[in-house]
Amino acid sequence: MALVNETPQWKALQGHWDEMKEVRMADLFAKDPHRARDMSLSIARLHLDYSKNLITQETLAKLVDLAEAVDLKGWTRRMFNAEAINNTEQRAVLHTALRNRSNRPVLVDGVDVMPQINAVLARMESFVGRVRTGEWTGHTGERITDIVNIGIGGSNLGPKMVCAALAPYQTESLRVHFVSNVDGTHLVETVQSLNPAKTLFIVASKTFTTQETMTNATSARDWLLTALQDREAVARHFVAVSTNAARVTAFGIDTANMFGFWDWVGGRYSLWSSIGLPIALAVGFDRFVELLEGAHAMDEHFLNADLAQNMPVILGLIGLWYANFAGACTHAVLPYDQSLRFLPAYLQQGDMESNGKGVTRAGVAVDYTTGPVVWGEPGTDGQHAFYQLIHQGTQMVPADFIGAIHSHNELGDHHPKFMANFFAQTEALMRGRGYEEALAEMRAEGVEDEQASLLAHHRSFPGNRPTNSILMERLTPHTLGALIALYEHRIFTQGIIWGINSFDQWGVELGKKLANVILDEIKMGKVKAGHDASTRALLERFIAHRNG
Ligand code: G6Q
Repeated sequence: MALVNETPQWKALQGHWDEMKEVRMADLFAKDPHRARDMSLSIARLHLDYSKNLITQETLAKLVDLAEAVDLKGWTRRMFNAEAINNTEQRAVLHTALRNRSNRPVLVDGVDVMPQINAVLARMESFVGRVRTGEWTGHTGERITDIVNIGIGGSNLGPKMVCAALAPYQTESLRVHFVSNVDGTHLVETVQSLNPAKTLFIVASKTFTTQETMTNATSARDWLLTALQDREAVARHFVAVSTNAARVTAFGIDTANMFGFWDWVGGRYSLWSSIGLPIALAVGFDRFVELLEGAHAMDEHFLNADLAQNMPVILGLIGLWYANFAGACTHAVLPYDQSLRFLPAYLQQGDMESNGKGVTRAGVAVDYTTGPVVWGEPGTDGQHAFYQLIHQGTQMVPADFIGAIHSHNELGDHHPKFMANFFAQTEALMRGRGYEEALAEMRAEGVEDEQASLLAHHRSFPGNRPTNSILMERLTPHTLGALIALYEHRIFTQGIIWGINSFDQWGVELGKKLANVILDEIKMGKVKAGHDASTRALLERFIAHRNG
């Protein structure tokens, strides 16, 4: 099959970019008084304004033509209908089934998976209820006050991000902590203030073989047993979330205390499964269901709305427009919400692990850009750090601004100030400030002519820098669920157009293997042949200094 950049629709977009690259967004606004209205969309309690982009209705039509040419709608249906679209692992991709609140049957190999999903949810509900009411106690009969989730990557970032985002909904009687890094510091610093008799560990690992997680889980078990001095204690202080019952049992966790999920749930798409257990413990099962409902509302929209009116599709197409035609290499996620501080890191994994691929589903090398580098920080911290480059640097950095109308912590005029920055930044990025304007401003301030003419170069801004604005009434479990699903489907849209498999992660698998070889050498204190000179010298230095 031809690569997407050989299609007439792609070529039409290349020609169109040549026309658009000199266009000023400010002129587009001046020409069309309805631009903001026509380029806004409210879905699943999220409002998107995408009018501050270097696009016209013609651009969007051409992008939609491209999406139609690759049969985006057909692929979407195939995902929801459980076809094995993850072709390199021969798996369906069904995070949408995990939050299928309609309960419509979803058939995998002829078997409806909804009863299994509902059964695990029911077990989660019961367990969460028991822990939160204090019915589930530790080995010595004490109430659980601290939950420590041990997992990494997809078994960490989602629950960690959501727990921080929904902190206003958390019960005060239960604190949730996350340990992911195999650096012992992470575990040591997390447990040092905890009481083992009141701590419950969730070992979250799809495979239950991941080096970091198993190492942390083993050390956590040692910490517990050192304090409680009874192997029986493990059963009251450790539960597992995994697809691998044999390994869970081998670790010493009773499968009665294991919450399962399935191979058709990708790690980075798994917070909707039992991987979300820490979320449900923190905010309660009903709130967890509201999160699923928000995502389901976005799923229904994505599945059913026309491409031209489809929020995830529009965001995906606009991102692709910049990556493939305007040469943008990165995409910034800028939440104006302190609770969403882990969202950029979460989306970084979601996007970069999904679409950081260089071959098509058929294994053909692509010669166009795929996933951009995704990064960001919450406003206004970012403004005082890297926004300089977004405003005046030489590269285009498309950015998403995300904020809420009401804060959970309305303190004086903090929130109006916070959001004033959101709106001012997107406006300034779009409008810029010309040389003459900067010059006039300084003259008005009384700066003398020579100095003003020099400084005006430094104080002018090119503008025309694209942003999307996503506004919600309030950050709730429902709006958060919709927001995450919005980005998941944005990733899907782009992956389908690029013709890649967004649902495998062979790069991660490689990393899991490589370190084990070197670990053996470190443990033996002897470097084997076969390393390059640099790696050998570094290893020898490390071994010599540790042993010396
Ligand atoms: C996500 C990736 C990866 C995975 C971790 C943890 O999509 O597959 O980030 O989640 O490597 O894997 P386990 O859950 O198997 O420990």
